[in-house]
Order: sequence, then structure tokens, then C-alpha cells
Amino acid sequence: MGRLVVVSNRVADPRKTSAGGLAVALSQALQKTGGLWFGWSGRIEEGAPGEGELHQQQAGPVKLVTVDLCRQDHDEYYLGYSNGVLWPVFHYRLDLADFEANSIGGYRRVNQLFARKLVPYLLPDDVIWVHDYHLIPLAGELRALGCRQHIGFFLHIPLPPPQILAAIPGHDWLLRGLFSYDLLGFQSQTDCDHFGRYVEVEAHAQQVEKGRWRAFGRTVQAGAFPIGIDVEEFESLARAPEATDMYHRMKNEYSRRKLLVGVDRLDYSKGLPHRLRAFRELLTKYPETRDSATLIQIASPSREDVSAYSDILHELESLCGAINGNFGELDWMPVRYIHRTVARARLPGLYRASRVALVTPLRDGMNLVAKEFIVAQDREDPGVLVLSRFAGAAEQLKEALLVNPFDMEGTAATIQVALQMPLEERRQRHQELMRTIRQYDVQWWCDAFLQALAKTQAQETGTPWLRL
Ligand code: GDG
Repeated sequence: MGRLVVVSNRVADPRKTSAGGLAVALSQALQKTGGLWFGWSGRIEEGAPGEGELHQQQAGPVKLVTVDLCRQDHDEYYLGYSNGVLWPVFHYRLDLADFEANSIGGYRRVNQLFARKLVPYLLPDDVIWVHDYHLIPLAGELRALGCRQHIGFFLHIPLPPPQILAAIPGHDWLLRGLFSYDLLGFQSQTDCDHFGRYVEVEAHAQQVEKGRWRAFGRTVQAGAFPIGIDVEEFESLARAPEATDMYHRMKNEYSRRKLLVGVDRLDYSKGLPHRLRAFRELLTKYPETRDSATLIQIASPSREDVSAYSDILHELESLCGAINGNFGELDWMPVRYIHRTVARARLPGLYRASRVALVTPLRDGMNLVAKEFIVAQDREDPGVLVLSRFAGAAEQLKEALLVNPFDMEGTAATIQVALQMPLEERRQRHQELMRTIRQYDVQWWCDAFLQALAKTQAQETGTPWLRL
């Protein structure tokens, strides 16, 4: 394989442990090939739209190159189009999309800026791996500048059915852009099937063989590559003092009670108000859970400058207040809601002390918390995962208790089953889940994608690039 070039909105320094599993997995592949990681610096500086200063840093054998954005570019590309249009629509929330802001120009401009700044760094046999919805048109912009390298794209969030995608003004331009890639990776087979139907209907694409689609004079391979976690890294985090200390503290404090845990970015896709209503239903319908079950919900702050996020913040605060007010006792609060980021090193201890995890997004590309919870468990006395059927993870984690998060009563009944589940069944389910999570870890994901991209390389040499 040639040198790996990763492009994503944000760049993480792979030497820092806080960078997380994705950065670690990518960094292994980057280190092997002496690669380059390119993205936004995270800085908003004075300057003209479509321009930005470059920064370069060496992290061992890996070069990190980042570019600043000016305020207008940041607002249109990041807040406006990526998080105000694509994020809600791709999570099936047309009602939350801000189509009026006219931010598509800024989105395109920043993708052009990325392409222009990246090209001078590229070598002819580089393999380029672009990540996520911020950068869908990047391959098209690179092709327009003459790049012939093989380029793959991985979408971390869901791809909705064609009728929803087609509601985005300018979706046909996005669609064309996808055909500038050689490989498209999705989190689940469901998403991949949506892609197939979408390109058939909207681009009259032909399926030349399984998963290979031809349109606009180019052929693109599409497949499901469910992302995993770094199991060994998370296991060792779980054994480290910060996590074990957290575990003992929680166990002591809740020795009489069963803990339920939720850990999410505060995002409307994660279904937090629905989850709290299901928990309220649990307390109402199953009185034995009162005074015996406590939900710890961590909602780490996220994208607070996008307006839909402040609405959900207020909704959550008032729901938690109402549940605690109506059900709480002097010595028992049903919900502990924490609107802060908890140190990563403590999370495994919290997961391990919990009998049940509530991972109930309304839509999610994958959901890594579900996998982290399972890995952190004591295999002799493991907790139970209650998982939304609408998370990508549900395709893989079949031994979880699957729920429809829109169905409050059904979710409450399943939480009650989870709380009552006998030890033997918990062990069996946990063992199967661990097997899957270990087999399809983040290294598998990285290798499987890059191998599939390398294969398309052989089939696609000499294909003319597409000018958008
Ligand atoms: C996108 C897709 C897809 C959460 N709160 C805290 C914290 N976290 C960590 C978790 C986990 C990560 O953040 C969240 O990952 P998810 O997968 O749940 O969700 P997104 O952030 O929405 O990620 C998603 C993912 O990309 C990967 O492809 O699975 O579907 O939406 O690792 O542990 N970490 C710390 N404190 C917190 O309070 N330290």
C-alpha cells in the first residue's frame, strides 16, 4: 500500500491517549506508511472566505497538517451546512434542518480550500481516506485539481432512505460528488442498501456487480464496514486506577440500588428525552423500581452554538427536574443528570458499576458507547445492554435487548426485564456480545476498509476523473 493520507474535519494527535480509539486505529495505519493527517485546525481566525493559514506538526512518523477557517467559512461550512442541514437530515430529522440559511456555498468553499491546500502534499501513489459528512464533495474537488489517487470515503453517521435524502436542496450535487470516490463505506448494511436505492432512483446507476455502482462515467464500490472500538485499549483503561477507583466509589454509594447508565453527547439524535420518559414510565408502572433504581445520565456538551441543541438542553433539564420532584425521596434521587464531560479514564468504572446501560438513540450511525459498556463489564457478573434498534450497532449486537425508543411503554418493560435478568442469561449474552465486539474491533474496521480500497485500486486504474 502507498502512503495513507487521512482527511477529516478535525485532526487528533495520535500520541495523546485522550485522542480515543479511532485516532489510535488510524494512527497505526498512518505510522506504518509514514502518513499524513489533514483537517481543520479548530481555530477561527480573521481572513477572507476560502483562505486559511496552514499549520504543520510532526507526530513521530506522522505529519499533521491543519488549516484555519475564517468566521464566515466556519459558520457556513461547519455550523450551517454540516451541522444545520446534513446532520439532521442524515438522522431522519427534516424538521430540524435549516435549509434557508443558504450555507451550501460555504460548505463547497471549504471543501475547495481543503483540496487546494492538500494537493501540494500529495504523492502519486498515496491512498486517501476521507471521513464523514463534512467532506462529501472533497474527492470531486481533488479530482477537479487533477488528483488520480485512489480515494475512499467513510460515513460515520446513518444514510437515510432516498426520499429523505432527495429533500435536501442540492442533493444531486452531493450524489455526483460521491461518484468521485473509489470506495464508499457505511456503518451498516441498512445504510448501504439506502445508498443503492438512492443511486438507482436518482442517478439511474447500474449495479455492475454486487456493491459496484456505475453512474456519471465512474464506478464506485460501496460496502458496510461497521466501526469497532479498540478492545485491548479499553480493557486496560478499565483495569487502571482511575477506573477501578470510580467503580468502587459507585458500588459503595449504590450498594442498595441498581444503577442504570447513559453516556451520550447532548444531541437530539441520542433520544435523551425519550429515554427519560421511558424511565419515568418504569417508575410509574413497576413501583418496585422506586427507591431501588437510579439512572445516571451523562450528557456531554456538544455543538452548543447550533440552536436545536439549546432546545434539547432545556427539555432535558425540565424532565429531570420533574422526575426527581415527583418520585424522589429524601434519601433517593431517581435521576442524576450530569451536563459535563466526564474524564475518559473514569468511564469504564462507571460502566462496570452499572447493571443496565441505556443506549437508546432515535438514530445513530453505530454508537460506540454500546460496545464500550460491554467491554468494561465483569464477565462473572455482567450488566445488560438495552439498545435501540435504530443504532447501527443493533445489526451486530444481537444479544442486546433491542428496543424501539419511540415506544415508551415497550422500552420501560424491556428495562424492567434487564433489571430482573438472571445471572446465567446475563453471562451468556455478555459472552456472545464480547465475541462479536472483539472480532470486529477498530483494527478490523481499518484493515477491512483499506484492503477493500486497495482492491478497487487494481480495478480502477486509468479511470478518468470527474469534474464537478
Ligand atoms: C459518531 C456517530 C459513530 C461520550 N460522552 C463522554 C465521552 N463520550 C465518548 C464515548 C464514545 C464517544 O464519545 C461517542 O461515540 P458515539 O459512537 O456514541 O457517538 P458520536 O459522537 O455521535 O459519533 C456514531 C461514531 O461517530 C464513530 O463512527 O458510532 O454513530 O454519530 O467513545 O465514550 N467521553 C468522555 N466523556 C464524556 O462525557 N471522555
